[in-house]
Amino acid sequence: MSAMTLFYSATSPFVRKVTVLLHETGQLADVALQEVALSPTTPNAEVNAANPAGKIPALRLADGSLLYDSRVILDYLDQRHAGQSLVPAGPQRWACLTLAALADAALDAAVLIRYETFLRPQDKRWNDWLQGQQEKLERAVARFEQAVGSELADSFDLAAISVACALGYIDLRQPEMDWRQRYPQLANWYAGVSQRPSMLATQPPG
Ligand code: 99T
Repeated sequence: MSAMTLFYSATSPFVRKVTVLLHETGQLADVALQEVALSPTTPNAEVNAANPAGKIPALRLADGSLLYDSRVILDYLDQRHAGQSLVPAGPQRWACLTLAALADAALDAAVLIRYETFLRPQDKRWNDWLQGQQEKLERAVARFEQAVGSELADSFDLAAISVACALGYIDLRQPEMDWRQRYPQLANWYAGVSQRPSMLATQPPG
């Protein structure tokens, strides 16, 4: 029996970061996935009980204690395996964590855009707000392009996992953004990391 349970959805990029890490660090068998469907307007009672913010991922440990959000869960799981940490030591640590934080911020903007366009009735949408979120997303992707060859190089570390999951979510929810044409180095980097078994196994449903 698995010692831990992850509240899970196949379309959540925040959850995907966790499942990619589980693949990369050989911990997949230690975590059972509990699939849930939720949104801010259709909350899930079990998730609310696990995480007062009502968001996934949340991870229940063997002793019943709960961890959230994705950054805390990733840190916990990264400290739990025997291999090399997914966050480099030394001065590179801060660059890695900062790029991972930007990928999370890009995802926050992308998920807010998704909720605003998918859940909110058309006549109640606020275009200036939507545009502001879209611009955050654009600036973040432009920064990812600059990171290719520096923060995004050979190692598939926490920053790389976070950026890859953010790009995967843009492809899922905003294919019209067509970022590959504008950011060719990033497109090339992403094409490479997308072939990793961890990324192939966690692809969101198309
Ligand atoms: O906001 C809600 O009520 C439900 N939303 C979520 O649980 C989303 C799922 S992505 N999760 C987060 O926003 C987690 C963010 C947190 N800071 C973390 O864990 O890092 C679902 C997107 C989709 O299916 O399109």
